[in-house]
Amino acid sequence: MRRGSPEVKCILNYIDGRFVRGKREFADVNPADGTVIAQVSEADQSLVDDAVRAARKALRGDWGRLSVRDRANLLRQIAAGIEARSDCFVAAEVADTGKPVALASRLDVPRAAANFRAFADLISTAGLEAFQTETPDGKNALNYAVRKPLGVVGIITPWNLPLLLLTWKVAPALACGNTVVVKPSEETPATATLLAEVMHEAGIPDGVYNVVHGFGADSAGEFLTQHPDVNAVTFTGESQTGAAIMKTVAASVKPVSFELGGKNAAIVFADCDFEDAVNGIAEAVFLNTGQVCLCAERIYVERAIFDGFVDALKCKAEGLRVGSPLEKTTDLGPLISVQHRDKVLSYYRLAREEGATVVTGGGTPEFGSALDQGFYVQPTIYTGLQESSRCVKEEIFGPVCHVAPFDTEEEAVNKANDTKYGLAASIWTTNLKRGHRVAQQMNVGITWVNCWFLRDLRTPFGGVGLSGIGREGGIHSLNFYSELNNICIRV
Ligand code: NAD
Ligand code: 6OD
Repeated sequence: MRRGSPEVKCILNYIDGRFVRGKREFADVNPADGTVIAQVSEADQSLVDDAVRAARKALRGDWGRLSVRDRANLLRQIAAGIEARSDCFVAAEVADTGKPVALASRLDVPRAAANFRAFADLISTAGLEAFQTETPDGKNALNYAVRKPLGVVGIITPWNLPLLLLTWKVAPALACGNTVVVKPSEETPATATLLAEVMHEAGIPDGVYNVVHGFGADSAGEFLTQHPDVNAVTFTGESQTGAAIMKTVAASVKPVSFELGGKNAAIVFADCDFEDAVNGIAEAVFLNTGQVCLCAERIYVERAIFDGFVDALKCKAEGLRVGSPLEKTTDLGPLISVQHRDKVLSYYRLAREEGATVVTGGGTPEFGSALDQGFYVQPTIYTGLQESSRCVKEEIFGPVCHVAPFDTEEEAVNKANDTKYGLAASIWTTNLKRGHRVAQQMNVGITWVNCWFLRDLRTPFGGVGLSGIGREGGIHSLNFYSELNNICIRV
């Protein structure tokens, strides 16, 4: 790891409307060249306590008295604030993650603004059920539910889509009237902190949005999840981390929402629109250097088109421009960290040991520049692995897939479902009946037909098995981030 500019800035915690320094610091590293771009102030137990206390106090203040309409308007102000500072958010996200500037500009930052607008609209229009109930004496009662905030919500997020995934949880939490303490990934602290400035400018009262920085176990993440005054925890990250958090929160029986890992399958039928399918699968495998929980790592292709499909996907992979995230034409940036690159490269080695044929990639690129200090790997395609091999079973989270042939629809469905995960799947066919039939057999939370990562924020989002607990998105988010109080009135 190399040191960057001598004036390395410090990214601070944000508690009760103020930027606060902790006792210890850790380095924020640019994955594109290994330079230290900032020091990050770590929140210890007492700062996490302060943040939770501030969040609780804010519930009793102006924030707790706002009308839904005023809350929705504030959310729209936040969206506008993100857009007004779009260049800063893009620059911060690119420096922290190494993702291409084109991707951050097209996906991460616009989605952050869209998240706030979507939940502003939704909270303004969402209704709740009401029932007229016959009483035993032949009279009537009216049942209706009202929505109340949960209280203080702890939000813990990963490094792959830092701002997108943070705002995906902060927006509905605030829409429902909660206050939040967020703990962004230690790898990507910048945009959550920048968002604090936007919150302040938008007029969000102090203590409603708090940021604590640090790691997971025995650090800010664990201090937050085990805090007795946090009412609910929403987490996106690895399945193993979800399991650890579940143990921690069990003692205080907090509601949890978990969006976890995946080992997603794509099924390509011989009747697909070939070019569309190749382009779609290339995107599903390589977007964000394969670091999207929804990425496809297992591709099943009907035997009649298998060879041609593998050749075409190889051609796409080899045409991807791997390089500096700052170049507008770059398709693939580095992986997030040297540790994550070691993990992905260990799977590249394992694939060979497990008998894979390397169609393309399998190593690291060489640039002959400062980028050689970055955490790059080659886009990689394997064939020939057993379905039981670890590379087919375990989430790698890099720009890599295994392509296998199938002969029947039933075989493809069985193979796609043969996993402990269950986040997303995609089906590629021009036969709409088959598209519906196969999609409905997928044991996952989200199935795309002839597309991938096409999002409508009103739809349920989440996974089954090791991929998570619960659903967020649209009304599902509102239901997670609120307590419903049913009121029964005898009339
Ligand atoms: P991670 O689980 O290592 O870390 C996520 C966050 O949890 C970080 O902020 C980390 O500091 C914190 N954390 C770690 N241990 C903790 C603990 N014991 N207590 C409290 N907090 C703790 O995940 P990552 O490596 O940052 O992200 C990649 C993973 O996230 C992949 O598995 C990916 O599939 C998954 N992911 C899932 C979704 C989804 O929507 N399902 C979205 C994005 C990423
Ligand atoms: O699009 C979303 O709402 C979402 N939660 C995407 C998750 C991507 C995983 O990396």
